[in-house]
Amino acid sequence: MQSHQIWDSQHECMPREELEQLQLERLQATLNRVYKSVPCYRNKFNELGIVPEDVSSLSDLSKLPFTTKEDLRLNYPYGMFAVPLREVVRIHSSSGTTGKPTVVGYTKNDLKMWSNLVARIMTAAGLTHDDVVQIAFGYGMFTGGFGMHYGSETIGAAVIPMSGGNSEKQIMIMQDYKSTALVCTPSYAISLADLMEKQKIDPQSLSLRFGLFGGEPWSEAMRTEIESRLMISATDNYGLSEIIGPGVAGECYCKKGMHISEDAFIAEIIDPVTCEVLPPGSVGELVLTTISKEAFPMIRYRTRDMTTIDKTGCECGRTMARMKKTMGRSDDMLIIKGVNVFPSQIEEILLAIEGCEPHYQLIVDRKGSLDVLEVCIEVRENIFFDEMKKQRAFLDKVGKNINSVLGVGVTVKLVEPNSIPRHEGKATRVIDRRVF
Ligand code: DLL
Repeated sequence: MQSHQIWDSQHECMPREELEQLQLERLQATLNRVYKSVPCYRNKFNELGIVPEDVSSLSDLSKLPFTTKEDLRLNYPYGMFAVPLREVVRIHSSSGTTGKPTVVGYTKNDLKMWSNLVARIMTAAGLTHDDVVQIAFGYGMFTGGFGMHYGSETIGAAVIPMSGGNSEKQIMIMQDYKSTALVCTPSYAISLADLMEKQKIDPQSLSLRFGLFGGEPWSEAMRTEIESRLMISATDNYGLSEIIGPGVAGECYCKKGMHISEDAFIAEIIDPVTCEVLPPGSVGELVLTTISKEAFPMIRYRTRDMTTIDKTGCECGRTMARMKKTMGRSDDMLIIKGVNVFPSQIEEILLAIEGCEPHYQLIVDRKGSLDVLEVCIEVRENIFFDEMKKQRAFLDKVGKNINSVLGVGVTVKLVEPNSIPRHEGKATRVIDRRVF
């Protein structure tokens, strides 16, 4: 039986009015602290003629300046810390692909709070102290491994700190140690499922019941694929290093959006172009403010992640707002012949087609003044390669389905099995060959 427990019902089920009062108090305390101790915030507030006392309601939050990755780069490495380094007990950094990574710090209290936030999402997914949790997120500067590790220990589960990679060994450990939960990126879960299939391992012979996935966008179709191939219940978990790591939001067993821990983070949705705050239910960029962190508070951090927020109650009893699966980052959005396309939308369409593998790559190029998109898909076995007619019909179907849902024409190419690189961590779905 799946557990329907709630880790911290006092906070997770708080009536909204009480929650908003708590958010306001914590926000004011955070603003006072950052104004005193972080020059970047003090300067930005001063430029706008704002002092922390000007924020007397939650709606006043919109008066405050945004914080971006650029601010973190300019203050590299420790400039945004709100406590002296002697109070910091842990340092992580983000997995940025360009420039210097961003450095984040945690005090002892921050680590305790982080562990409890992750304990919430693990409990929400159905895990208890009876579980054996195999963590296949990287340990190290990435927050995924350590974050999920401490959360699992907090709920009293037995943690196997496997870290990412070494897939043969992952499967051996899963079999021998009887892991009941797998924690990794969704794309790595697919890689493990592929390997099991190759080794003719029946997922039913394993003890796996849960998969807690996150760290990258993935579609509902991908969830269905993982759940049926590994015979588990798969939940989505969202977070980012700048805010804390995993533990910002996670799904409960209802799987209708990820509950944001709103007693620790205030979430807003803005228009990524005009930066205006959008009304509830709109799709836009998620902006997060931390209200209980000591070492590295973030005020109105622009995540670049596109989603929507639902504040209506959930069947599970939690009152915390839910964010939808993210469509991707606003900077991953492709504009193909004027149409906005997120890789996750293409994934959803591909996986709904019989014979499509969850291994695909999108290649964007520019022909003249037009952007063109090529969708490369791996096919299962070589069946299609010997039957031209079937192959053509398949390519046609993929192209037509994408065109009818997204309204863009794409070229579709079949590639050999195993020719698209596999990743132990986050997958690279888009190759951009455009020269600007
Ligand atoms: O990926 C933290 C994390 C680890 C979350 C493990 C969940 C599980 P970063 O490396 O800083 O931190 O990358 C953060 O990854 O802004 C999103 O674009 C993306 N991301 C993270 N989780 C999800 C998710 C970790 N569930 C960036 N769905 C974020 C979609 C996600 N995108």
